[in-house]
Amino acid sequence: MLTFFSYKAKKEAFDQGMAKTRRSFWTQFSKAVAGKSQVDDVVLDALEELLIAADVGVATTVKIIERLEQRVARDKYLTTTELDQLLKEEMAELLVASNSPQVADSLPIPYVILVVGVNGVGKTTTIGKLAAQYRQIGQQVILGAADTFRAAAIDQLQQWGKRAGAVVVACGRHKDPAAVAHETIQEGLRVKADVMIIDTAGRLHTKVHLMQELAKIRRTIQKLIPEAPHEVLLVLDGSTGQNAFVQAEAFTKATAVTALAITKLDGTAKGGVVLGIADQFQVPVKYIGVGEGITDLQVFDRHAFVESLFAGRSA
Ligand SMILES: Nc1nc2c(ncn2[C@@H]2O[C@H](COP(=O)(O)OP(=O)(O)O)[C@@H](O)[C@H]2O)c(=O)[nH]1
Ligand SMILES: [Mg+2]
Repeated sequence: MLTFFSYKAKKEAFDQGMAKTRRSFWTQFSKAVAGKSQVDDVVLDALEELLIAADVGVATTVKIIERLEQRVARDKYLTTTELDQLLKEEMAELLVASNSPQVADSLPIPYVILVVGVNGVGKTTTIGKLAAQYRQIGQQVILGAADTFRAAAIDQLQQWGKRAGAVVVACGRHKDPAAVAHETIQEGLRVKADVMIIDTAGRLHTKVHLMQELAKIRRTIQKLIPEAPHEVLLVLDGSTGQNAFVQAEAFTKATAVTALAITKLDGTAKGGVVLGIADQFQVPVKYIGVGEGITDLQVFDRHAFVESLFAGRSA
């Protein structure tokens, strides 16, 4: 387990990041259950509405409500306090798939991460933060600027590389992303890098194009390291709610996504998107972004996540 910054500082950053989601969720829920001592249809209806408003998604919301209904039917009398506990358990349960391996020293070396996602979700920022975390535990990191579509993208990755202490391989604009991936892996092998992270453009103008581009990058990487990429990290902007679902759908179809990073949870009331996406796509949420700074990327912990949603509930 990574000790990037102290547990307390980390917990505070995380709780702050989740503040908006928590506030809107519980304020409304408290209104709905005010004066009630028992869970009934009205309470469950209110909860259903709230989960949907928090962008948990319809399918996952229905799943949660159905399970709670079963409990109410079985136990007959369920208090709203017990409901809190049940809801916590249900949410943690849905996030089971998210017990993904941590940033650790037991990774294969070299470890290749391909980072995908649409423009603006926070790919480059996440790569910078991630590079810093790997550097922190003494890994040599190399970054590949394979988003060759936008001029600023290469500069931005270079700046993050400087900040994090990672070498950046850039071949200029309009170059074939697969060629940049190739050079990155080659250079990584030459300098014996531990971790290689490749940034991509992830344009979603057609699904066929996306699929072909990612397949080509993958093939190119595999020519040099057959078992790579070890991780395909899909970055989603948590503040875009349902759009994040649409993107998850397109990318998981286009390529074998192995982990998710959900960013911008600091500025949104839509943190519920984490639950819905983890449940519906069965891809582990590995990281969450809770700010723009270099330390604002956390390894996702489902229990901490659920606790954070519930923190201050009784306050
Ligand atoms: N508040 C906040 N902003 C973020 C986070 N992650 C990225 N950003 C911002 O989102 C914007 C787009 O990020 P960028 O990494 O360039 O996205 P890319 O196009 O996918 O590479 C930048 O202004 C970042 O600072 C996050 O976790 N929280
Ligand atoms: Mg970028």
